[in-house]
Amino acid sequence: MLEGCVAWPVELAEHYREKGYWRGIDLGEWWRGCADEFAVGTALIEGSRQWSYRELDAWVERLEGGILEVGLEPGQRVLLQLPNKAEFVALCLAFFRIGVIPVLALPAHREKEIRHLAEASQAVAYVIPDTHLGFDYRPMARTVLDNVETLRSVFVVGEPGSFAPFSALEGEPRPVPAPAAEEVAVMLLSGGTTGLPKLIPRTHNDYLYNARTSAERAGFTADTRYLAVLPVAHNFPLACPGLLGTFDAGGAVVLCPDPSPDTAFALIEKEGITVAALIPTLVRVWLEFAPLTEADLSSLTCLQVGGARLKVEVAAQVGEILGCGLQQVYGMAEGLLCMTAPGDPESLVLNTQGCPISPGDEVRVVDDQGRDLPDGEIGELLVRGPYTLRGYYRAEEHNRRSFTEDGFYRSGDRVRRLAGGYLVVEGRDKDIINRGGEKVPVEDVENHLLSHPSVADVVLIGMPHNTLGECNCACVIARGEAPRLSELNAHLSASGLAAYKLLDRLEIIDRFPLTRLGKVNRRQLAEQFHARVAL
Ligand code: J2J
Repeated sequence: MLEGCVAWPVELAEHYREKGYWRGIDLGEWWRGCADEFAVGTALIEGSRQWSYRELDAWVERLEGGILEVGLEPGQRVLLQLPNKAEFVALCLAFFRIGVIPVLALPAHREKEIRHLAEASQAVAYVIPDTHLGFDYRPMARTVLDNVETLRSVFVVGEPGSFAPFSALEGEPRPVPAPAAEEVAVMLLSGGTTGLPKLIPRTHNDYLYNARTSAERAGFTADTRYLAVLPVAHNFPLACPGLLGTFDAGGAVVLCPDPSPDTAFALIEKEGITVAALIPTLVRVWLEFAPLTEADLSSLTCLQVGGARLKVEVAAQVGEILGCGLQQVYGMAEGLLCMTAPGDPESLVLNTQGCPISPGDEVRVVDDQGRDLPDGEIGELLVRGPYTLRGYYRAEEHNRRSFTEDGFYRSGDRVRRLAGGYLVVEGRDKDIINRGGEKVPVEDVENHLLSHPSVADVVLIGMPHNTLGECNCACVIARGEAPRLSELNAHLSASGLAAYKLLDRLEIIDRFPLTRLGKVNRRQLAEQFHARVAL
């Protein structure tokens, strides 16, 4: 396995192969199999562009040739920051086949995050759109290129400016040696418990198993028409079951350029969408607009919802208002994926986040001392299994804290397990704010706020919010005159932080409550302010 990654122990790997979880084929070979099997079936639709499996495969082959021509090599990392465009899909498949490793940045990431990701992954190339949602990625790419030593080139989908156009990545198809199935196929980003996101290496073996098994749980078939609403660089729409799961079943993927109900509802009608995946914040927006739309949504049979806790009242409205089934999905880019199944009793579908998709998933719920708790009690979820990482990329010290000695990943999620293995997510221990599904690393934002001259000290807390679930609230001890919210947000933007990390609220206070050990008592501080919320 790539240096800097932690492989599964030999015996466990053998067990996963014996059980048939790992099939020993790489994602490139798998895709070729899909292309052969589903040949003339529709694979991908983006706007007015459309590809059959065979046509998409031909594009992938041209990309393989071009990628090798520009000198990219197996094992090298390429930072990929594209919105829901067909180029993202074709390029990922081509990278999988060669063994070049895409590092999947989100379109919302800005200079700070991108520089960190490029440095941490030692990326040699960076792929961007020209502009997206009013943001021009090219000046940012210039700064990143000038500052990150390993980066050699930037490729642009759209107007390239001073960089290479995307077409430079297309060339003559040529034979490509396949990567090993045990190798890293893709790097995903962690929500980030400390500071900036960590890189999650996912192997061909494990990611294919993840996509296939979740597609089975969701009942995907060749008739599935999947609407990719969330940014496809995210694990959920990419492989849970998402794009890869749809391809595995021979269905069609429709890329939604933005998640607004206007755009999505029109596509549901036009393309006869059967499944879409959303975060709870978007579910609320869809539910609000569905009664007002003229679009025919009757093709939709299932709405998958995950990323943050879905309130039971909202869950109940999905069937009533959208007239489709609900599937709760509790997942993490690190691996473990839990889902309810289409035939599950309503009480489980409405009230739980499903059960693990694989019999190979070993889930433990433990107390503060690491002792296993009986079903029904709330504790931290630890997990080990055939598609859950064993270590972040080049993060030895962090790995010592994030994993038990016997390789269980400490999720930081507080869960309750019901008899039968279904899980209810009750909260979390880790220092992140789940802002409508986007994970905000508290420490990262605090550090940037501390560099503002009017901030003497700061604690960022998650405040309950009607539509987002939680939002960002900075509790600031001022130095001199108290800073204003707009001023702090301008400061964060100028530091190059993604917009979802900006503040929704500001509270100026005199001092923080402390724990008995003299540390800031974040929980007490949060409780103090939750009482006042009226957002
Ligand atoms: C409560 N909290 C949830 C849920 C994730 C599918 C769906 C989501 C993600 C994802 C994903 C939750 N209820 N249903 O990768 O494949 C919180 C937990 C978890 C963290 C992971 C997928 N679903 N969460 O959100 O890596 O706290 O993945 O540990 O971005 O989101 O975040 P992320």
